[in-house]
Amino acid sequence: MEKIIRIAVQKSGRLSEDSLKLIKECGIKFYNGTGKLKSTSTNFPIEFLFLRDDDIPGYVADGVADLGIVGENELVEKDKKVQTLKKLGFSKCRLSLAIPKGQTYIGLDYFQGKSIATSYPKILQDYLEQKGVQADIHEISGSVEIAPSIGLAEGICDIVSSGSTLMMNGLKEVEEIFYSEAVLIANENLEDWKQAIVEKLLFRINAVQKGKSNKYVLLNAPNHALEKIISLIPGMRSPTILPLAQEGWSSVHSVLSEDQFWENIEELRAAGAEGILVVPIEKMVI
Ligand code: PRT
Ligand code: ZN
Repeated sequence: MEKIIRIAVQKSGRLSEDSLKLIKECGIKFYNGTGKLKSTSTNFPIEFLFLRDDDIPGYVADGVADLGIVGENELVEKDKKVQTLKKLGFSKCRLSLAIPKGQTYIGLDYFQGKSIATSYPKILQDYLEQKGVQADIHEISGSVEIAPSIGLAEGICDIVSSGSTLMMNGLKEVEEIFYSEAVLIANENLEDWKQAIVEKLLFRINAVQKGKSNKYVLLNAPNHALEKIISLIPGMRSPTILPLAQEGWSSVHSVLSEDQFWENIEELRAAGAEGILVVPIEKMVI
């Protein structure tokens, strides 16, 4: 049998698009027709299982899939034994407590003895226990935000991103209890040959992520300012310096993090840099 690993990704939902985009950016090709539940890459030893996100931690823990991409909220809630290999930086959100807008919030004691509706009973229970609050948790699987208005619960604990769903339902966010983003998870007992393929995939993911957080910078500078400019944009090893056709000027090429660029831009200009171009990097291997 051909040696391939399996990765579970969300079939359709908030994680799907970015999960597949990351895989494509890693140069991994596959066919993803609508309604397909399985697909095999044509140029990397990996097979995809398209599943509901709720099922992903369990499939990975059981070894049905070797890898999975899932939100940390779902991972912690399901409490399955898997290893987290990498935070992926997308599908960021928080799990928050919210109450009807008109209520006065006095701090966590507000929830003492009250009922809270949520799809995340474990995360909520752990949080309340840690804070010494006794509340009555109502587990529901969806439309949590309408629970207070229909008299099912006095507060809710749900995922918040922009906050507009809470607002539309006459609720206000009062505590942020958990922060989440998409993560790459793996089965805890991968055989060596599987581990080797996972390492290859991680190498590619790292190159893509590094590329995203760094920029390629090109600028022109008078030669007398080069020393100062090089100190501001040191680059990976050192910047590339090329002479311009105009006597006394050079073109400087370097790689730096976007934050670093914004911090140094004024100093670069003050030192005499001009014609500054900032170009995205697709992949970066260092
Ligand atoms: O069908 P399946 O079970 O696979 O998907 P699902 O419906 O359970 O999950 P899905 O696709 O909605 O979300 C998948 C994951 O995306 C979640 O587990 C989170 O890790 C992450 N994520 C990021 C979000 C949000 N942002 C988000 N805004 N998950 C849900 N929401 C919902 C939230 O439940 C609420 O209804 O969006 C609403 C709040 O958004 P705002 O912007 O109005 O605050
Ligand atoms: Zn789900």
